[in-house]
Amino acid sequence: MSIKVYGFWRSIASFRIRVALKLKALPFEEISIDILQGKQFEPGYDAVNPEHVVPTFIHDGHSLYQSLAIMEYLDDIKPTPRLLPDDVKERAYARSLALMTIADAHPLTVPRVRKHLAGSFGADAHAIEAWVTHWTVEGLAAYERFLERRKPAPFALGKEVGLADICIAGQVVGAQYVKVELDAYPLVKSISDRCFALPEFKSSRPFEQPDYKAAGGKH
Ligand SMILES: N[C@@H](CCC(=O)N[C@@H](CS)C(=O)NCC(=O)O)C(=O)O
Repeated sequence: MSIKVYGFWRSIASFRIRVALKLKALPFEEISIDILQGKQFEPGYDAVNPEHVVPTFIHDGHSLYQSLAIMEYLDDIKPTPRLLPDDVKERAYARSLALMTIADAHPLTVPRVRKHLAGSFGADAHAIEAWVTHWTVEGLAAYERFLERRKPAPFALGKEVGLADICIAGQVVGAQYVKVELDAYPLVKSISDRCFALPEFKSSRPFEQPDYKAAGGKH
């Protein structure tokens, strides 16, 4: 089986895929597309992913897009360990938690949004940072409110780490970019601490990635 991922060290969606593949113990090659330098818009990558985003996932020559679809696909091709629970209500809850960052919080902070804020609305670096911080905090706060209703035990859906935890950990990665501390979000922090104690999460962190290191650790 051959798996290639077009990703980028700073990409939270790429982080999700990296963790999922490692939890599944599926070997993969990651090809770096520097989305801060606009490489996602170049013709070579347009041929790979016409949405001009990472990640793109290629399994034996078959391309897939969008981290949620990719993670569900991984569960389909390698059912253990499961990322989504078997129970239908639990599956839907796991997807709900996942989408709070994938669909709601994270998309407001990506490079194309930051660029548009600067280019079309004159936002300076300070305003953009305030924007990203705001939506990052909104995402963390939403997670904390949900986790208060159903306490982590110790992961979001119970004993096993899964899709929801990967997504919560990704939101925490975003919080680190804008230096938001987790003190106000203790349940998010408890899940994040447990996740990042696992080698699959630890080795997937942005600053551990070869393309970050090759760039001389600049960001
Ligand atoms: N919803 C997509 C996220 C895709 C996305 O926005 N990826 C970001 C990196 S995390 C990107 O490539 N951005 C390029 C840009 O904004 O120009 C997923 O979960 O896979």
